[in-house]
Amino acid sequence: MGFFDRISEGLSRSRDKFKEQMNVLLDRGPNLDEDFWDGLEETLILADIGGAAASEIVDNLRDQATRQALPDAYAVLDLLNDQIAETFTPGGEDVLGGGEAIVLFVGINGTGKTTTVGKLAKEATDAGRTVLLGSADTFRAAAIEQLEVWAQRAGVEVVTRERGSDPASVCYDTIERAEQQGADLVLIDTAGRLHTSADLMRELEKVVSVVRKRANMPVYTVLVTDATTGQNGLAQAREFDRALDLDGVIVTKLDGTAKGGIALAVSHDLSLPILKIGVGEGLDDLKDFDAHDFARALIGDFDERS
Ligand SMILES: Nc1nc2c(ncn2[C@@H]2O[C@H](COP(=O)(O)OP(=O)(O)O)[C@@H](O)[C@H]2O)c(=O)[nH]1
Ligand SMILES: [Mg+2]
Repeated sequence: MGFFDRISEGLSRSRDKFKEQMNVLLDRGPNLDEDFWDGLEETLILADIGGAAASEIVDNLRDQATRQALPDAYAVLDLLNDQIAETFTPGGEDVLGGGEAIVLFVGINGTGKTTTVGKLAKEATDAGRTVLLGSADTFRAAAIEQLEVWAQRAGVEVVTRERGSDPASVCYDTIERAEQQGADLVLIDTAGRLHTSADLMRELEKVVSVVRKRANMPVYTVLVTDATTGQNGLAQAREFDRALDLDGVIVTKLDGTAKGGIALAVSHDLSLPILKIGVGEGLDDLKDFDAHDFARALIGDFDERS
């Protein structure tokens, strides 16, 4: 299956929901009246892309409709894909794009951090990079074992310490090992659950600051967020960004959710680039993010003017 088809299949539930709402809107007729613009904004909000992004998209489309004297709703919808694509925050190529990097993966429990680190390790190794993993989720023994399994699959080394160790010391060991073996990509898995959310943020702040001090390579923090959590995911993303000053986001579980629009809300509202998207549990279910492909998969085409 082609690249776009895989993303498109993953986002099919999000797209079906959007098309259903869009049909209700178009049933009222193709006139570009106030009702249409309000209805379009509401449809976009119902697609989980967030109020701020929805309002920006509608404002831009209204401007274009006036300037280009667009005849009807279909002419506006022809521009919707591009407009959605442009509303994503661009950038983030430095993080996983091939240069030396130490990347810390953060996010709450169950969003897919460990899985994502495993998939990335395989992808980067296949691309000829020297990858080292670090297991800074020392809160649960199972988390360490899970990363070891992924490391084996990818054929890379992983630095661990026993359960309950200080996650910052694991990072320290990992960087030391990376220097010894000349690794050019270091991926560090972190805990998503601690006693409280404040404890978690404090621990992560400490880990990031230790890594930044010790590292001789650029250090990046990446949030792994789960699309199925919808608007909750956006609130969490904001909390992580405030504490850790994130460099980018990976959105997982875009397969089988109708809430795929949340990727746009997070990227737009927090001014963060989407680095990769997860569309399944398998080793090659992590895909490069392309804003135009994503927009097309999310809302589909409106050329069937039925
Ligand atoms: N369907 C689907 N499941 C995923 C995806 N990414 C991760 N998962 C699953 O989500 C669960 C939690 O993943 P895990 O990596 O342990 O999350 P962590 O707690 O953040 O480290 C596992 O069962 C993964 O297989 C994805 O893109 N799609
Ligand atoms: Mg984990």
